[in-house]
Amino acid sequence: MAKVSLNLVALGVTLLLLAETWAQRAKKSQVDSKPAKAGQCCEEVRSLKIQVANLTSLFGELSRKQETDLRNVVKQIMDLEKRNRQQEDRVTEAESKYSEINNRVEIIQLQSLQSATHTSSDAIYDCASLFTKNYRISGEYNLPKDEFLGTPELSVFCDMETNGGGWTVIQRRKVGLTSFNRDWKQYKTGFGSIRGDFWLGNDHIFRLTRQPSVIRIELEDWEGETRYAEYGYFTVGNELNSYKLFLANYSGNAGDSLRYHNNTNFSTNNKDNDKCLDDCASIRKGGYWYNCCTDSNLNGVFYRYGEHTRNADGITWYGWHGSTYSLKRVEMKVRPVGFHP
Ligand SMILES: *[C@@H]1O[C@H](CO)[C@@H](O)[C@H](O)[C@H]1NC(C)=O
Ligand SMILES: *[C@@H]1O[C@H](CO)[C@@H](O)[C@H](O)[C@H]1NC(C)=O
Ligand SMILES: *[C@@H]1O[C@H](CO)[C@@H](O)[C@H](O)[C@H]1NC(C)=O
Ligand SMILES: *[C@@H]1O[C@H](CO)[C@@H](O)[C@H](O)[C@H]1NC(C)=O
Ligand SMILES: [Ca+2]
Repeated sequence: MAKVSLNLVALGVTLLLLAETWAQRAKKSQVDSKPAKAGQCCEEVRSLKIQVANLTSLFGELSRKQETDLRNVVKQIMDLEKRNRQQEDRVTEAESKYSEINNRVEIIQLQSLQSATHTSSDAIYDCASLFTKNYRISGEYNLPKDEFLGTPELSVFCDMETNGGGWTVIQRRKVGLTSFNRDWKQYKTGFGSIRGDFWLGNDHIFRLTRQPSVIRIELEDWEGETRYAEYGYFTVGNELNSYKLFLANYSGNAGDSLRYHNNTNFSTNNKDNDKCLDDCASIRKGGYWYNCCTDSNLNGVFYRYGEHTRNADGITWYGWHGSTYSLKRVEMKVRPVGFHP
């Protein structure tokens, strides 16, 4: 494995050097005022760059694979008695890995395209922008760093299928091995695995919802039934404003169980910003826009097989299954208001 990596790196360096040489020649031919030849040369530089990016991504792919394998082993040890469910997870995992490889090829092309022509209207700041640029496969995408928008590089999961696509997923619960009982800083920057369970991060959610946004919440219970809740307007404040939630215009069939959390600040186990004498984040064991305390608790504890009558700290949505039923699967996703597929 190490030898392969070294070879890849060596090859990458060689390609970079070649690219440099070409660039130099490109400059010379520009001086000689031969625009046609210069154009052709830049094409080749770009194609070399793509190949370097390709190798880098292959290398990344290898180490990511190792990491995933390790995680799978841990999962097996922990969940031996729940093999059926695990198989199901693995199929999902494999499916998304496959679509990720497809996506990656496209992202590499996209990035080289970006460095070639960069104007504000070309900016990629969410999955909706990718969708309008004809990226139609659901999976992981890398939103490039953008000087113009002042945004860092960010790995996101795009749902390009549900109800017209263009959704940037901000939260997912489905595997159940990642704890969501985390502190302020972790909720700020995000945690978990973009293809498994994760919170994208309050700073990123703030940034995404600076443009007027819709939020869609999809829920599944342990019988396999699904429901959804959509809010035609969703935004959160910045950190100075404690990521305060603002919502409007509910629709769906799951019940309006985020309304109770409207106009509340975000709380975590080390920052009690709720509207209650109690410390809701500690009682409900998650980070959320706790009021006093919940009508939903999508960042609560993952309980297998739903019922957990002892505590009200599960992944709950009172409008559908009440306060003691912990859901099997949740996804929260956003896209701009007025997005037309
Ligand atoms: C790398 O490029 C080769 C062709 O040059 C292509 O067959 C392969 O799919 C690419 N792989 C990735 C991960 O981009
Ligand atoms: C809610 O929907 C109504 C009717 O479509 C619209 O006029 C209003 O602006 C929406 N509210 C927000 C906050 O987007
Ligand atoms: C929310 O937090 C801000 C400061 O971040 C504070 O000024 C405001 O009073 C809080 N609002 C509520 C409803 O607790
Ligand atoms: C949330 O509160 C605002 C007022 O601050 C209100 O306009 C809006 O309709 C509320 N949203 C819901 C879903 O009730
Ligand atoms: Ca409190």
